[in-house]
Amino acid sequence: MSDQAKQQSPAKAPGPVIDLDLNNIQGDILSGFPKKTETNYFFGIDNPDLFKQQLKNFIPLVKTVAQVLKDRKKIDDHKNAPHLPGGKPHLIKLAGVNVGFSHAGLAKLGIVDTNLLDTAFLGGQAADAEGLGDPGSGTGPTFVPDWDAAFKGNQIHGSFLVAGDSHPTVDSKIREIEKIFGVNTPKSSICHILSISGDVRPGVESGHEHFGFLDGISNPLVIGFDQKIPPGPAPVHPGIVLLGRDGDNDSTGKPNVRDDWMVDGSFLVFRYLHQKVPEFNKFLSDNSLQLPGLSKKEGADLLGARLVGRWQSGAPVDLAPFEDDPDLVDHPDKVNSFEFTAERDFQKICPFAAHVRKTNPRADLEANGISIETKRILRRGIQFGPEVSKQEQREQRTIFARGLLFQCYQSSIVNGFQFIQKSWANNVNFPPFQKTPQVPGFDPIIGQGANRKLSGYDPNDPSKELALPADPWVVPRGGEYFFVPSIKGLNEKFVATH
Ligand code: N7H
Repeated sequence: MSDQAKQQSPAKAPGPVIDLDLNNIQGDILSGFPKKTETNYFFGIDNPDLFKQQLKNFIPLVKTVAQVLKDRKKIDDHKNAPHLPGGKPHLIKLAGVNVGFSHAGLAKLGIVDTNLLDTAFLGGQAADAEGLGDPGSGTGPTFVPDWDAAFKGNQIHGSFLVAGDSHPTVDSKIREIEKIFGVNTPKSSICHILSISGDVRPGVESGHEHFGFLDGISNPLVIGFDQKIPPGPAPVHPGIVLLGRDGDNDSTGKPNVRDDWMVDGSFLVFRYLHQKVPEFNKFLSDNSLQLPGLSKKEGADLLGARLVGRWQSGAPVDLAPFEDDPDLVDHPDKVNSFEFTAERDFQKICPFAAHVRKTNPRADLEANGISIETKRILRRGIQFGPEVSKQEQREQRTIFARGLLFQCYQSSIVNGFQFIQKSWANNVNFPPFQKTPQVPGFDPIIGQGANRKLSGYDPNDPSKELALPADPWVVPRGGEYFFVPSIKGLNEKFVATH
C-alpha cells in the first residue's frame, strides 16, 4: 500500500486490550531504560525520502519493553552472581535506543497526524511556553521564551534517546546511528542540532536530583504491565500512557479514535530544566524553621521537606511530618502509601502546595469524587551538570549549569504534563476544597508566575505565607513534545515502501 493510501485508510476505535504487546512498545515508556547516562540527540530531517529509506536499518536498534525487561533481568543476575572476594561487580555493558518525532518532524515526513488529537503536540512546545508560564518576551504570537536557540523555531524534527551504562557505550551507539543516517557524509538525511547528556549523580547521591531529594519514587503502575501493586495511588489503565489502549478516552469517556499506526505509541515531553542549587540551599537556610529542639540545619531540612512533600531521603512528609524517617523508603509497602488524608483540611502536616501534593493530589481530589487517573504521567528524567563546586557553595550562587532533563510519557500532553504544570502547579487556588481560608499558592519547585508564594510552610502557623524568590530555582531553557511510535507504527508508516 502506498504511503498516501495508508494515510487515507479508515481510522479505528480500538476495543479494550487484554494483553499488551511488549515487543511493539518502545522500551523507555513502560520499563524505563536502566541507565547511568543518557543522551538526547536532537535532529532535523533534511531529506525525508532518504530518511525513510535509512530508517529501515535503524529500527532493529530500537529497544522494546520486552528487551528492556530482559536487560533488567541480566543486570539482576549479574548483581546476584558470586564475585571475587572484595571485588565489586562491574556494570554490564548495555545500551537502549528509542526515537520520537515532533509535530514538525511528522509534517516534514508528510505524515498526517490529525488523529493524534493533542493540541499541545500539534502546536509544539515553544508555542506552549507562554501558557506554561515560562519566562520570555512579547505576548501571544510574538511571545519568545527565554530558551536556548536550538529549541526555538520548530527546527527539531526528532530525538534519539540513547541510554546506557557509560559514556563510551552511549557514544558508540550514537556513532552507529549516525552511520545509518549518513551524518557528515553526502548521503546524510538528517542534521544534528544538539545533544544534551545527563548522568546519574555520583556516590551516595545516586538516584537523588540536584536539590538532594530522592527521585523516581512515585510513578503510576500500569494495569496489564506491572505485576506487583503495592499500597499507594491506584494503578492506571494502559491507555493513560499508550494511544489506542484501554483508558485512552476523550473527555466524554468514549475511546479516542486513532489511526492503526498510532496504537501503542506515546507522547514524550522533554523539558530542559536548569536548577539553581546554591540559591535553593541559601533560601532554606535563610528561612530555616524555628521549632523547639531543631538546629538551624534541621530547620532548613524541614522547610525543604515541606516545599517538596518528601524529605531528601524520599520519606513522605504526610507519614513523617516533623522528623525524617528514612526507613519508610526501604519499604515498598510504605513509601507511597499516603493519600493526604491524615489531615485534609489544614496544612500542619503537609502544605497544600508541596510539590508532590500539587503534582499528584491524591485524596485532595479523589475524596471529592474527582478522578485524577487521566492526569498521571510516567516520569523518566536524569540529572545533568556537575556537582556544586566549593566556590559555588562559598558564594551561594550558581556558576555551572546543572539541572534535570525532565521526561515524561502520557497518551495526552493536554491532560498530563500540560495540565499538571498549568492548572495545578501554577494555579494558586489548587488544591481546592480545603476548609481553611488560606490560598495554597504556587508549587514552590516548578510553579511559574508573578508574585510567587505559598501558605502552610510553617507547621506552627499554617496560615503564614512564604514569599518565594522572584527568580525561581527551576529555570526552563527549552523543550519539545515528541510522539514515540510503536515498532509496527515505525515499520508501516515511517519506512519507505519503495
Ligand atoms: Fe517533580 N524535586 O526534587 O523537588 N518531583 N520535580 N516534576 N514530580 C517529585 O515521587 C522535582 C517536575 C512530578 O506521585 C519528587 O519520585 C524537580 C515537573 C510528579 O507523589 C521530587 C523538578 C513535573 C511527581 C521532585 C521537578 C513534575 C513528582 C519526589 C525540576 C510535571 C510524583 C520523588 C527540576 C509538570 C508525585 C518521587 C507523586 C515527584 C522534584 C519537575 C511532576 C523530589 C527538582 C516539570 C507527578
